[in-house]
Amino acid sequence: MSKTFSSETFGQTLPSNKKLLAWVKEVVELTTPDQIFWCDGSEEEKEFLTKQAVDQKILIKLDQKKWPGCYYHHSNPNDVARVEQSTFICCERKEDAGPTNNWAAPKEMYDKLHGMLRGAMKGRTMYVIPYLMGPAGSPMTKVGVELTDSIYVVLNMRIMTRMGKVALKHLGENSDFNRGIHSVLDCDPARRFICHFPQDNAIISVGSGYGGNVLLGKKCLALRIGSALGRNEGWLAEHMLLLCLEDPEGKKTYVAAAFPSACGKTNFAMMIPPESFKGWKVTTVGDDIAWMKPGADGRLYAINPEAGYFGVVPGTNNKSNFNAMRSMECDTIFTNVARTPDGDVWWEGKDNSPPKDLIDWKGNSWNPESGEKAAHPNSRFTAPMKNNPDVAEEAEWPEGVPISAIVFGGRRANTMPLVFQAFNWIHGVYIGATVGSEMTAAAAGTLGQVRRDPMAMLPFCGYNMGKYFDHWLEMRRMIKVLPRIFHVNWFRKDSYGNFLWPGFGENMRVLQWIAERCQGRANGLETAIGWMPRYEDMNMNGIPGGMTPERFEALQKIDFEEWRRELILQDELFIKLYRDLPKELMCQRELLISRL
Ligand code: SAT
Ligand code: MN
Repeated sequence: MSKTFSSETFGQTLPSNKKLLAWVKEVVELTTPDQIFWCDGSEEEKEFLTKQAVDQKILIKLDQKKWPGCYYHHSNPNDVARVEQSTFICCERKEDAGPTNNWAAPKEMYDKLHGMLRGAMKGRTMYVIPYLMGPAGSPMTKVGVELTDSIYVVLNMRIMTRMGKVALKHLGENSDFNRGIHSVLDCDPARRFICHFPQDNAIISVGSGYGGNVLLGKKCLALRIGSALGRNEGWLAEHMLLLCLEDPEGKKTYVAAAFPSACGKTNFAMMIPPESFKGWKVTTVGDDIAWMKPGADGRLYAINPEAGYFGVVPGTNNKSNFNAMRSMECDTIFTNVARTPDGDVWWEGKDNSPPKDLIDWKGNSWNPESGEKAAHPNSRFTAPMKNNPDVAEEAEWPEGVPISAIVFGGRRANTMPLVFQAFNWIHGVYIGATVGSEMTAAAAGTLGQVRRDPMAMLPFCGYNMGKYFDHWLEMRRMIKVLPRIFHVNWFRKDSYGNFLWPGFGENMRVLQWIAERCQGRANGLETAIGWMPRYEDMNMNGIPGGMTPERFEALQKIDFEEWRRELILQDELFIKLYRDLPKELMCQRELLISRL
């Protein structure tokens, strides 16, 4: 590899790992880049690449007084979200991908993608990004290497993962690493494919520059490939935030929670308890992904495989998410928010009203009367997790944190109460398997419509969803101290369309009940759908606007007509999965019907 670029500049030394070198050589021969850049993860490298990105107009430097170390990126307007119709699981048998995934035969897909990649990096630089998913030294950590022709990807990956030397060191001479190839090509939606090859531990992504499609460590490795690895190796890769709740006596409860994309996982993970919760503290272990494995003591341990946040920006302000605002104050990449010519940024739902002379996410000057949003609804910030003032020290623990509660939720205007608890693990798996949520902007689709999103994993499960439920059911034999399972809904509305629950920091009240249920301290009422807190079981002190027992009743109401519809909607998914649906789940459904 004589073309290895800038080895003098950064003292880049090629790794000795023969498998890695051979694979990089293979991809170089296929894609024929002009230069190859081995990323080491150093500060000098970051400076060098950032300058290049600015020179190439890929990044715009923001006002460094207001936004130190922060940069701005406009994506191609056709490339602003994940594309589920172009996302494929490529395994030998179609039934192993299951009815909820797009499937292609590996050989055919490799042929097609290799055809598209042939010569694709001519005139460009190929960056080699070795990275870790998980803290260095953790037995749960996995190594990936992403080969990409996008400098934007490199700069995001160095925030989102532990990247460079640290990953090569962890890998050593091992041949066990995820092989990821990414090329933006000409960013044509018709030539956009996000493909996963679980049996080869490989990913190929072409035609997109959007985070969820191209930061291959995130959804592709940590969830789609990860879920398939987890099934074989006896662990769970989940679309879950991880938080630590500390009570005034210093007792810590670790919670994992799954919500579909853009339902407020980041807000929940970074929650600040309200004034009235003196002595309580929430710290963030992770905001999007959890890898969970039974530990030697029989408890379920979780790590956050990521090192940064790739969060939705609109709606974020000092009130809705104080810690996210702090997290994006420095060393952050903003994508598709609005900006001003003098290097400030703005978005809908920020604390202030729009400054004049705003440039919208498409790069045009914005007219407030246009009715168009200045920031794209799925505009994002990429920020290092160490920027978060309330990041948990546990986020770096190689052994992970022992989980007491697993929470499922969705965005539902009706039917689903604020909170209830599953009777047991199997019932909890049923609750997770039947999660529904109104569609948001994180994925292309119809806004507002309820879709089934089992465990918030519908777009992220790398194998047959029915088998995935089986794996969840099987896990109960491997975990001696089973976490309790809950369902929450912050989004229930009254008949006038107003939210019944204040949400945000006030969700602390629900979290307190959950933690105390896990400790066997809080009371609950047995109902048809699970254990539910009564008004007097929850701490309502100092809740803004007050909470009357009547309002709480409306919030927790089990409306039989709505549940009848809910069960019919659940059927759509169950019928689709019928062939592989574990009979335990059918049985849970029957039990629920008879209780209702
Ligand atoms: O766009 S991402 O896939 O990275 C985020 C999400 O949808 O959860
Ligand atoms: Mn997500």
